Order: sequence, then structure tokens, then C-alpha cells
Amino acid sequence: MTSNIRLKQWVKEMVELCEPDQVHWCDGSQAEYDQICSILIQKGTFRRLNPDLRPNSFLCESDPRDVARVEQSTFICSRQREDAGLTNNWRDPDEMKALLLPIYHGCMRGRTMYVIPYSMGPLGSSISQIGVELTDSGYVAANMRIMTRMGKQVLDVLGDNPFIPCLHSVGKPLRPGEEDVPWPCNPENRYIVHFPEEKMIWSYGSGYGGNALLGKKCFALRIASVMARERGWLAEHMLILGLTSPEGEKRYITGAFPSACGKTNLAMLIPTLPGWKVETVGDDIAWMKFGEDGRLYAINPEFGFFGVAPGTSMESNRNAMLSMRENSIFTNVALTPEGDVWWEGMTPEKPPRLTSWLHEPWTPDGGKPAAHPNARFTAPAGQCPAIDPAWEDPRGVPISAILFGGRRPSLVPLIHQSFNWQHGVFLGSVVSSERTAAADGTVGAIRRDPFAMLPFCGYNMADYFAHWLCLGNRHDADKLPRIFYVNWFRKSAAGRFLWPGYGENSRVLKWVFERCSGAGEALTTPIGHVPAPGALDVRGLEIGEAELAELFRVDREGWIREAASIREYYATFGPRFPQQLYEELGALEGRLR
Ligand code: OXD
Ligand code: MN
Repeated sequence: MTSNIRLKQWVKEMVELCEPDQVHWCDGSQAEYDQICSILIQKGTFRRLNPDLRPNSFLCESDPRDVARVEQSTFICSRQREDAGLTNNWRDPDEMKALLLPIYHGCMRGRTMYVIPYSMGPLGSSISQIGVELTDSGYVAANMRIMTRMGKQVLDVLGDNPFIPCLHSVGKPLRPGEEDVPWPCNPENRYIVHFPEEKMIWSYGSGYGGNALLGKKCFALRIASVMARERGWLAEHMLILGLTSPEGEKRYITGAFPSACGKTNLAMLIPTLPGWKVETVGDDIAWMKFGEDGRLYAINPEFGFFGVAPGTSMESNRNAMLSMRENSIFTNVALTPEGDVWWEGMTPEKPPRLTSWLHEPWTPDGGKPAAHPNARFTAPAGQCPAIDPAWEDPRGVPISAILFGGRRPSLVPLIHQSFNWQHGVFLGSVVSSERTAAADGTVGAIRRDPFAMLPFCGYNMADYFAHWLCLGNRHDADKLPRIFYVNWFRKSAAGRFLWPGYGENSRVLKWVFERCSGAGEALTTPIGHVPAPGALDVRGLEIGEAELAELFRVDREGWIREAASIREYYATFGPRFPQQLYEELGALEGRLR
């Protein structure tokens, strides 16, 4: 097991609290994974997919009430309310513990507690961190083995050092003799709770995704963002990709986009531009530290992809499809009669017959989706054909550019570059997007999601902006990544997308690459630099001059309204909001006049 006294003591206390029938220390082996999956099959949680079509892979349907992250039940329990800020749900930590301890009491009766030691980041990297998740969900244990480096090797690296304790329960204890359900959960009592000072996570009542795989959103973003601020680094909701030019020069780029805006697609993009290559380091989270050379280095703390399945196809994301060809878990997708998976957008033609994610017989004319819009695949990152050779480099990869973006049907051009770091932080602070299905809420409404971190920042976002500004001041401006804002989703007046997206986004990446090399012609506009006419490589692309002009049009009236809406938005952050961002907003208003 382990010699770590703190770990042994904590597990003992949690066993006394939660009263599981058994405790299983995960060693991370294949045999153990196979055994957990067999138990899940016996319980009716997993169904083995046809091994000829999808080797060693499983389908799982959740309780229909437990299908997404639950932001209204997510809490930041800092000692002072101001330290959580106005964008987070805050509760006093002692009050939250007093509320939850009785709820956790006996919550694992009739179940096995899995002890999952896991590393976020390559084992032994100075950027990596270790957590231990206790969970009564076999589904979580199986997914954690794909999503993190987990098991005995982690305990060996941990030694007697501190770790992040993460307690998870589905919140459905079993009475003696009570039969279990395939997806136990407790939708009436859901709590996703973070203690930023103690660096501890308690999650209760949900078995789904970011609520339950605690290494991901809870640790790698909410708790890690707090650690990063304390120690001068960055924990961000960003993809990381490597971009190689036809000349063989390589640059790494990160990108922050709100949930379900195509981060995974961009991370795995197959360029349409001849000679250009994109390789994937990560698709969701980046931890970044400044190196001794003054450059910013990033690692992907995760070991797998937990991607949105609907919309993913061989056309939209071939590399994702190939990543999940085996050894994968599918949640809330549909089942084909042949024993494989299907979801909306996977094939041009809908299959004639399926079993939907609700276990119901499904036909295309029934009017209901076969897969839930937030259905997911869990696939090992190492199976991605385009995985970057340096994706496990403990030093991380040097970052040349940071992209921000979201889904904005109007106003925001295909790409613009910030004038400098501070203006880049301004761009990050105003990221906005149409709502999607990754979290509860009305799909389609525009929501601001600064740095795509609104649901994931573990502390006051005003302080978060200040942290970004401060890093810019503390480091050599020439070595800082260049900052850009992209919008693949601008539409014409007639409501049609102006830009084809997907592999064609490589044209935009090429301009980013050139800008980082000091080349790439730009026009200066009130909102930033946009590609000069002819600077965006559109050779071979069928796009009219009018569409191109519209893609880069800076609509002054629209931006004046946008600036006013930003001013209103900024006021919601309270007194700690950094003055420099008001200066940037004032400068933008001045340029628009
Ligand atoms: C995710 C999300 O699951 O951002 O990655 O919601
Ligand atoms: Mn995400």
C-alpha cells in the first residue's frame, strides 16, 4: 500500500465516515481495470461493445437526471466570501462541512470504496501534482484509469509528501439486501465542493464527468488555479497543440474556449494547408510555468480525452474517432444493432434502428436525439494518431501563442491579435459564447465566460485577472506568448456560417504562426490587429471577397454596444477588479470614437 501516514490516516477516517463494505486500493493494472469493468457489466452499468468493432470498450448510460456538470451545486468554500468572488457559489467551509458530514455518514454502505492515487501530469514532472480520489463508483475508477496516470506508481512517487484529498460518493448507500441500480446517484443532494485553503475536494450525489472525475475540473482547474496563483503559475481551461510549418519549424499554441466550442477538434485538427502539421498535447487543460529561460512552458495534466461525442465524425475529427477505436468508454451515446456506438453527426446518414441513450428503441423519424447532447467518450490520449512526441515531456512545451474564442454568430472577427499582454488579458476577460449542453442552462443564450474559466476558477475572478496581469509585468515581454482571439462561428446576415472551420482553421493558425515569427501582415483596427488583405492564406478555398471582408469587418456601432456591455459586465466583479482592465476598456472606447 503506502507508507504515507497522512494518506493512511485520511483513508481510515473516511472509511469510518462513509462505512463502505470494502476498500480497494487501486494498483492501476490492466487486470484490475478488467475486473472493475466485469463488475460494472454484472451490475448492468456497462455493456461490452462488439469486440470486432470496438475492442475492449464499453457503453454506459447514466441516470437521465445526471448528465452534465451541475454549476448551481458547485461551491467554493474559502474562509472569506470575497476570496471566492461573485462568480462562484460560496459557503463558509465550517458550515459546509457541518452540512455534509452527516450526509457522508454511511453513504458508501453496501459499496466498495476505491482508493485512487493519481498524478495530474507526467509522473515526476516538476509541474505535476498528485491527488487521491476516494470513490464508491466503479465507473469513476475505470474512467480515472484512462483520464489520469493512476495506481501504485503514483504512490511510489508520492512517498511521504502531501497530496490533494478528493472524496467522492454517488450518495446512494444500499440497505442490506437492497438491489443496486445501474447508475446510482442522488440528484436531490448534489454538492461539488472545493476547499481552496485546505486544497481539498468533496463531491456528493453525481457520478457524471466533471462532477465525479475529480482530477479534471475540480482539481486540475479549480484547486490548481488557486495553487497556481499562490506560486506564480497558470492552471487553465486550454488545449495545447504543436504546429509545424512546411519548413519544419515548430511552435506550440494553447487555446481557451468555453465548453463544447470545438477545443477537442482544434487540438486534433488535420490541416488542409499542404505541408502544415498539427499535433496534440492536450484538449482541455493546460498547466503552465515559466522556465528559467523566461518562456512559458505547458503540460497537459490529463492522460485521456473526455470529449463530447455528438458532432464528432471522421470528417469533423478523424483523430478523435481513431483515438476511441478501442480501450474506450462511451457514456450516453446510442447502441447499434451490431453492438457499436452511434451519435448525432457521426455519419451523414442516420442508422435505421438504434437503442437510444434512454434504452429505448430509436428510429430516425422519432424526433428525439439518439445520444444525449452531452454524451461523452473517454479515450486514452496515447491512442491519438496525432499525439505530440513531447506530450509527456516533464519539462512541458514552450508556448508561443494563446488563443481565446467562443461561439459568436455576429460582431467578432475570424481572428484578431491583441496589441500586447495587457490587451490580451482584456481579450481573455471578455470571452463570450452561446451556451451549450456541457452544463445545465438555456442552450443558445450568449454568456460571458472569461478565459473559459467562469465555471472553473477556484477563487475570485477579479484576482484571477490580476494574476494574469501580474505575470505579464513580471516577465520579459518579448518572451511572452502572443495573444489572439478567434471566432470560427461568425454568420452572414442570412444566417450562414461565413467560415468553413475544421481543417480550414489551419489557415488561421498559419497566420498566428507567422505573427509569432515577426512575419504575417496585419491591419490595425480599434479592436486589435487583423490579417491584412491577402495575409490570410485562402488559396484553394472557395470563399468570396465579400465573405472575407465580412469575416474581418469591425462594426464600430456593434463594438460600441459591446464595450458598453463589457462595462456593465466588469461592474459585476466587485471592488477587487483590476484598474488596468478598465484602462483597456477605456482605450478601446477611445479607439472606437
Ligand atoms: C468539459 C467541460 O467537460 O468543459 O471539458 O465541460
Ligand atoms: Mn472543458
